[in-house]
Parts: sequence; structure tokens; C-alpha cells
Amino acid sequence: MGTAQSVGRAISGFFKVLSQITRGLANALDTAVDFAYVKVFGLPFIVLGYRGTGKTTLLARLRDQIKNVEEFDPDPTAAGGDPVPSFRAPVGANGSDVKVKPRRDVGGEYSMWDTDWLSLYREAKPRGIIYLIDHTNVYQHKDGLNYVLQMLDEEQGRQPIKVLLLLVNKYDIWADQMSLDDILDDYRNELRRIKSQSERLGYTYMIRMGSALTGEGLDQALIDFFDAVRPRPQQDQPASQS
Ligand SMILES: Nc1nc2c(ncn2[C@@H]2O[C@H](COP(=O)(O)OP(=O)(O)OP(=O)(O)O)[C@@H](O)[C@H]2O)c(=O)[nH]1
Ligand SMILES: [Mg+2]
Repeated sequence: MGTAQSVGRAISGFFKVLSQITRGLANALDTAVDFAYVKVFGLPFIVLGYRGTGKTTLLARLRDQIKNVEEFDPDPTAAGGDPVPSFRAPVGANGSDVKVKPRRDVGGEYSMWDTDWLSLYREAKPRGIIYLIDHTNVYQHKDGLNYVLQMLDEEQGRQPIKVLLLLVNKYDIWADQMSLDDILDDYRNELRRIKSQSERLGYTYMIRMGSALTGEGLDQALIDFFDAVRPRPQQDQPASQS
């Protein structure tokens, strides 16, 4: 009886060790595959926000397609959105080039949230989301943001994000009349919701301001965002907690 028990214990101990080794290997492999994948295909991220907040402008700015700020005036993005190829942008540490993969530029109209936003989120499997607001249309921005937070809750098991950047755009327009805090004052509930969700789902959130049109204030925000999105090479990984 005693022998059978100790054999049983030894066997279960053996399997425990084996499963730990397997889990460790799987994690290491995941990280390596992830790292290689992102290097080849680009960092998956998406840009969302209500109608007219500057999504198309931000993507154009990242792609260095804005030659003349005065003349840049994009049409509202139509239902279905526009495909965006992966491209290299100077958003790495010290402004080095990084390949990024936004996949599609979607419109911000209400009717597009449950269609274009959700399908983009599911297809792109983004590691990061940039949610744009500006100094106007508080209710619409709140609605859109709550839609995104709800979506993250509902889809969580499927594809967790690593970072959410709330970017208060059009800094060049409002900087003279108000501060970032003035604008954020209207979003107190949403900010609370983001904070608690980020802790629950394990992502980082950042709140920044800038101008997608002129590029003012944008560089560091984007560098920080993509740094948080980027998978770490093996040696950068924090020591395993298990
Ligand atoms: N002054 C200023 N104007 C901006 C900025 N970003 C965008 N705009 C302007 O805001 C308007 C809407 O910009 P878009 O980039 O088309 O906005 P969008 O979010 O793509 O809009 P939809 O596709 O309709 O949802 C355009 O006239 C832009 O030139 C900015 O940082 N500063
Ligand atoms: Mg657009």
C-alpha cells in the first residue's frame, strides 16, 4: 500500500515537472514565433474613433503621405473602409523604422461600429488600439469609446490587446483655448472604466495629445505606443512568474 502510494506520488510529481517543462517550452516558442512573425509582417494595431476625429489623417501622417498640411483634406471614409498595406514608420526607439500593420482605415459613423470596427478588430487581431477623440462631440466620442471597451470585454478570451492609446487629436486647434485636463474632465467615467478594465484584462493604457495633421506632439506618443505593442525578444522577457 505504502509502496503504491509513493509510486503514485512519484508519477504525479514526474508529470507535474513534465507539464512545467512543456509549458515553459510552449511559452518560449510562442514568444519566438510571435517575435519573428511581427518582424516579417508588422506590428498589428488598429485606429478607431468617431467620425472626423482624424483616423485617415493619422494613418496618412504615419505613412508620411501628408506633404502639404493646407491641402490635406481627406473625404469621410465610406462603409467597408479602405485597405492599408503594411509599411515602415519611424516609430521605433530613437525614431528607427518599424514595420506596422494597420490593415484597414475604417470610418467612424455609428452604423460602422458593429460592422467595420468589429470585423477589423477580429481580422487584425491587434496588439494595440489607438482611439482618437478631439475637443468636440463629447457624447459621440464617449459612445464610441464605450463601444470599444464593451467589445474588448466581450472578445477578451479571443484576442487580448497589450495597449490602448487614447489620443486627443487636433492639438493645433484647441491648445490655445484649453488644456488636456479640461477635455478629459468630460470623460471621467470612461477613464475609470479604462483603468479598471486595463487591470482586469492586463493591458497598458496611455492618454496623450497631439496633432495628426501637423505632427505636433505626436512622435513620442507613437513611439511609446508601439514600444508597448512590440513583443520582446527572448532575452528581454521578464523572469517567469510561475
Ligand atoms: N487642424 C487639424 N485638423 C485635423 C487633424 N486631424 C484631422 N483633421 C481634419 O479633420 C477632418 C477629418 O479628418 P479625417 O482624417 O478624415 O477623419 P476620420 O476620423 O478619418 O473621419 P471618418 O473617416 O469620416 O470617420 C479633416 O478635414 C482633417 O484635415 C488635426 O490634428 N488638426
Ligand atoms: Mg477616415
